[in-house]
Amino acid sequence: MAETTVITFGTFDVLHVGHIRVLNRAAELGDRLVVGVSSDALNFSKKGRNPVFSQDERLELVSNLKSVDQVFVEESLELKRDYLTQYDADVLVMGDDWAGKFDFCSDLAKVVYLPRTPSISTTALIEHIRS
Ligand code: C2G
Repeated sequence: MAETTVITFGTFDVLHVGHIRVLNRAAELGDRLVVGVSSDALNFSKKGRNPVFSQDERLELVSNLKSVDQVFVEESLELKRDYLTQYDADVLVMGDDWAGKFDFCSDLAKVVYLPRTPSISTTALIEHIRS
Protein backbone atom coordinates (compact mmCIF):
# COMPACT_ATOMS: atom_id res chain seq x y z
CA MET A 1 0.00 0.00 0.00
CA ALA A 2 1.16 3.56 -0.75
CA GLU A 3 2.45 5.54 2.22
CA THR A 4 0.16 8.03 3.92
CA THR A 5 1.43 11.61 4.00
CA VAL A 6 0.18 13.90 6.75
CA ILE A 7 0.57 17.67 6.41
CA THR A 8 0.16 20.38 9.02
CA PHE A 9 0.85 24.10 9.27
CA GLY A 10 1.84 26.56 11.94
CA THR A 11 4.18 29.27 13.14
CA PHE A 12 5.73 27.19 15.93
CA ASP A 13 7.23 30.29 17.53
CA VAL A 14 8.80 29.79 20.99
CA LEU A 15 8.39 26.04 20.53
CA HIS A 16 6.47 24.50 23.43
CA VAL A 17 4.83 21.25 24.51
CA GLY A 18 1.51 22.11 22.79
CA HIS A 19 3.39 22.20 19.46
CA ILE A 20 5.24 18.96 20.16
CA ARG A 21 2.03 17.14 21.08
CA VAL A 22 0.09 18.22 18.00
CA LEU A 23 3.03 17.21 15.77
CA ASN A 24 3.39 13.83 17.47
CA ARG A 25 -0.33 13.14 17.20
CA ALA A 26 -0.34 14.28 13.56
CA ALA A 27 2.58 11.94 12.75
CA GLU A 28 0.65 9.00 14.24
CA LEU A 29 -2.05 9.48 11.58
CA GLY A 30 0.29 8.45 8.75
CA ASP A 31 3.74 7.34 7.64
CA ARG A 32 5.29 10.69 6.88
CA LEU A 33 4.76 14.16 8.39
CA VAL A 34 5.30 17.33 6.34
CA VAL A 35 5.11 20.68 8.14
CA GLY A 36 4.47 24.09 6.58
CA VAL A 37 6.11 26.66 8.84
CA SER A 38 4.63 30.16 8.45
CA SER A 39 6.97 32.75 6.98
CA ASP A 40 7.79 35.82 9.07
CA ALA A 41 5.62 37.91 6.73
CA LEU A 42 2.64 35.55 7.05
CA ASN A 43 3.03 35.53 10.83
CA PHE A 44 3.04 39.31 10.88
CA SER A 45 -0.09 39.47 8.77
CA LYS A 46 -1.91 36.94 11.04
CA LYS A 47 -0.77 38.19 14.46
CA GLY A 48 0.36 41.78 13.94
CA ARG A 49 3.77 41.15 15.50
CA ASN A 50 7.07 39.65 14.44
CA PRO A 51 7.80 36.17 15.77
CA VAL A 52 10.42 35.83 18.52
CA PHE A 53 12.36 33.30 16.44
CA SER A 54 12.99 33.99 12.77
CA GLN A 55 11.63 31.82 10.02
CA ASP A 56 15.02 30.12 9.53
CA GLU A 57 15.31 29.36 13.26
CA ARG A 58 11.74 28.02 13.40
CA LEU A 59 12.38 25.83 10.35
CA GLU A 60 15.56 24.50 11.96
CA LEU A 61 13.78 23.72 15.24
CA VAL A 62 10.79 21.98 13.63
CA SER A 63 12.86 20.01 11.10
CA ASN A 64 14.95 18.56 13.94
CA LEU A 65 11.95 17.05 15.75
CA LYS A 66 11.69 13.26 15.70
CA SER A 67 8.12 13.20 14.35
CA VAL A 68 8.85 15.55 11.43
CA ASP A 69 10.08 14.26 8.05
CA GLN A 70 10.04 17.41 5.93
CA VAL A 71 9.48 21.16 6.36
CA PHE A 72 8.78 24.01 3.98
CA VAL A 73 7.93 27.70 4.31
CA GLU A 74 4.21 28.49 4.24
CA GLU A 75 4.06 31.81 2.40
CA SER A 76 0.29 32.33 2.27
CA LEU A 77 -2.90 30.92 3.75
CA GLU A 78 -4.39 31.13 0.26
CA LEU A 79 -1.98 28.49 -1.06
CA LYS A 80 -3.25 25.68 1.17
CA ARG A 81 -4.69 23.64 -1.70
CA ASP A 82 -1.49 24.04 -3.76
CA TYR A 83 0.64 22.83 -0.83
CA LEU A 84 -1.59 19.80 -0.33
CA THR A 85 -1.16 18.85 -3.99
CA GLN A 86 2.55 19.66 -4.09
CA TYR A 87 3.36 17.51 -1.04
CA ASP A 88 0.89 14.78 -2.01
CA ALA A 89 -0.92 15.03 1.33
CA ASP A 90 -3.52 12.44 2.29
CA VAL A 91 -4.38 13.95 5.67
CA LEU A 92 -4.42 17.60 6.76
CA VAL A 93 -4.13 18.08 10.52
CA MET A 94 -4.70 21.30 12.47
CA GLY A 95 -5.41 22.16 16.09
CA ASP A 96 -9.07 22.76 16.85
CA ASP A 97 -8.58 26.52 17.13
CA TRP A 98 -8.83 26.20 13.33
CA ALA A 99 -11.92 23.94 13.42
CA GLY A 100 -13.91 24.19 10.18
CA LYS A 101 -11.45 26.62 8.58
CA PHE A 102 -9.84 24.04 6.30
CA ASP A 103 -12.92 22.03 5.36
CA PHE A 104 -12.64 23.52 1.87
CA CYS A 105 -9.68 21.11 1.38
CA SER A 106 -11.65 17.98 2.24
CA ASP A 107 -11.92 16.92 -1.41
CA LEU A 108 -8.09 16.75 -1.56
CA ALA A 109 -7.27 15.24 1.85
CA LYS A 110 -8.96 14.01 4.99
CA VAL A 111 -9.15 17.06 7.28
CA VAL A 112 -8.62 16.37 10.99
CA TYR A 113 -8.74 18.89 13.86
CA LEU A 114 -7.00 17.77 17.04
CA PRO A 115 -7.77 19.23 20.46
CA ARG A 116 -5.32 21.94 21.53
CA THR A 117 -3.20 21.38 24.61
CA PRO A 118 -4.86 23.54 27.29
CA SER A 119 -3.18 26.38 29.21
CA ILE A 120 -0.14 26.96 27.00
CA SER A 121 0.45 29.33 24.13
CA THR A 122 3.28 31.35 22.62
CA THR A 123 1.48 34.57 23.56
CA ALA A 124 1.09 33.49 27.21
CA LEU A 125 4.76 32.45 27.34
CA ILE A 126 5.90 35.82 25.99
CA GLU A 127 3.72 37.59 28.60
CA HIS A 128 5.07 35.35 31.35
CA ILE A 129 8.70 36.00 30.42
CA ARG A 130 8.04 39.76 30.17
CA SER A 131 6.44 40.06 33.61
N1 C2G B 1 -1.32 24.08 19.28
C1 C2G B 1 -1.85 23.16 20.18
N2 C2G B 1 -1.89 23.47 21.51
C2 C2G B 1 -1.45 24.67 21.96
C3 C2G B 1 -0.91 25.60 21.07
C4 C2G B 1 -0.86 25.28 19.71
O1 C2G B 1 -2.28 22.05 19.79
N3 C2G B 1 -1.56 24.93 23.27
C5 C2G B 1 -1.28 23.74 17.83
C6 C2G B 1 -2.15 24.68 16.99
O2 C2G B 1 -3.52 24.30 17.06
C7 C2G B 1 -1.55 24.47 15.61
C8 C2G B 1 -0.06 24.21 15.94
O3 C2G B 1 0.01 23.91 17.34
O4 C2G B 1 -2.10 23.30 14.97
C9 C2G B 1 0.79 25.42 15.62
O5 C2G B 1 0.28 26.52 16.34
P1 C2G B 1 0.67 28.00 15.95
O6 C2G B 1 2.14 28.10 15.84
O7 C2G B 1 -0.06 28.94 16.84
O8 C2G B 1 0.11 28.07 14.48
P2 C2G B 1 -0.74 29.21 13.83
O9 C2G B 1 -0.02 30.50 14.00
O10 C2G B 1 -2.15 29.08 14.29
O11 C2G B 1 -0.59 28.87 12.28
O12 C2G B 1 -2.04 27.78 7.95
C10 C2G B 1 -2.33 27.78 9.30
C11 C2G B 1 -1.43 28.58 10.13
O13 C2G B 1 -0.16 28.74 9.60
C12 C2G B 1 -1.47 28.10 11.55
